[in-house]
Amino acid sequence: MRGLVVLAALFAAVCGKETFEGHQVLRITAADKAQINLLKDLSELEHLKLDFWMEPVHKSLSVDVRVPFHSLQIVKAFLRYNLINYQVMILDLQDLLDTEHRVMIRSRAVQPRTTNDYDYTNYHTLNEIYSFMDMLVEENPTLVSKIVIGQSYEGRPLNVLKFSTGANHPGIWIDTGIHAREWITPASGTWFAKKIVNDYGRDAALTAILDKYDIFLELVTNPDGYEYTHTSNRMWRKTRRINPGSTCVGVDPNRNWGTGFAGAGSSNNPCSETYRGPSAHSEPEIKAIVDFVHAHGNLKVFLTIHSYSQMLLYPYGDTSTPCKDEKELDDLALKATTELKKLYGTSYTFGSTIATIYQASGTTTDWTYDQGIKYSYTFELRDTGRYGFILPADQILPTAEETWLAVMAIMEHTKNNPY
Ligand code: 0X9
Ligand code: ZN
Repeated sequence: MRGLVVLAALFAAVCGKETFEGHQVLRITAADKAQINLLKDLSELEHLKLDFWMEPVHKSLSVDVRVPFHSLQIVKAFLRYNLINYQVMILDLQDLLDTEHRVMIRSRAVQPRTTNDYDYTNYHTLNEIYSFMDMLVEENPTLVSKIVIGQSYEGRPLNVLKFSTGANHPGIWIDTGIHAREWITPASGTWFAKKIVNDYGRDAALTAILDKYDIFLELVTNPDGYEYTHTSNRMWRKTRRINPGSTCVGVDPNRNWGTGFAGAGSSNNPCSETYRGPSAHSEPEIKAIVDFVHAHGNLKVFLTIHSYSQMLLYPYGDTSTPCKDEKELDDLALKATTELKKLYGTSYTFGSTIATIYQASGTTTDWTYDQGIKYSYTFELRDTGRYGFILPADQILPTAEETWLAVMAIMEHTKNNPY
């Protein structure tokens, strides 16, 4: 095995793509606070190169961790020694990635000429998604336009689709793909875009919404990171900013926002997956949205879509003081997740971020809510950890369809309760 791993690493170095042979994802279940603290200590041992897929403070006391092959023995020994329970969720990550890649390549043989030919049941590269946007605009010039709200750190356009039927409408914002490896989110967002175009003028509920509101959809909110997950490292999460004085790259775009910036639940270490960056809104990808929100001035809904763990979260993430609309946001979260469940039985939990998932400061929705956008929610899409970030492509369609029901519920509630 060791020989194979070394060979794989060599091969990867030549091709420039990181591989994950022998990496396992362990679900570690801490029994108490003391065990959580042991996991925190473990997460700080940088040489182990552990990738915590959630923070070791999770409410359910269980965390999923990607463990590289070279650290497996020591980590398992540590867990056993401390009587901490774990189970293997993914036996060999590279096997899953190979399957994912094979399925993707198969689809790419056919280049779509229209958005009807686009393969919504598969994952796509950045270029493919950007071409999709252009096709959708070209096919529906009176309903859809593309606006460029800025440039990423590496100079890529930050494209937003605007669905609009008239001037001066209040706005609804939806972003996907802010964390690079959460591929199910831009895949779902792409399906949403086509769904909006199909339903306008046909579905009464969506038509009524679009007659009053503009919908803004940023499909790939972190394009540098997304591209990097395709070319170099499928497990990349952050942006691709170079951090002066560090060999570690990237900022967590969901810790870079101005509300509660630098609070607990974010890191000042550039090597951390939750590195907050040098200052609030330091990241061009975030600053572009901040400027857009200010310039627009009349957004009523802000949905930021992540994966995974099947949760619908409202503010706050950085404090346990309830936000002033907690009751309404909680009722609406119940309604939205009930609708979502009707389609395929998928169960969501919901609540404030801090009470439901973990303390996180400088996150998107804490900031948007404090800007006066009452209906600010974070989605965490499928699944609950069987595949985690590597959700098989055959789950894209059902995930998009069920999520759309929740999005519709939130938009309808907004339309019926104008503020
Ligand atoms: O840690 C995060 O940024 C989110 N989880 S993820 O696995 N997708 O990275 C959850 C943060 C909660 N989000 C907000 N309150 N915005
Ligand atoms: Zn995320």
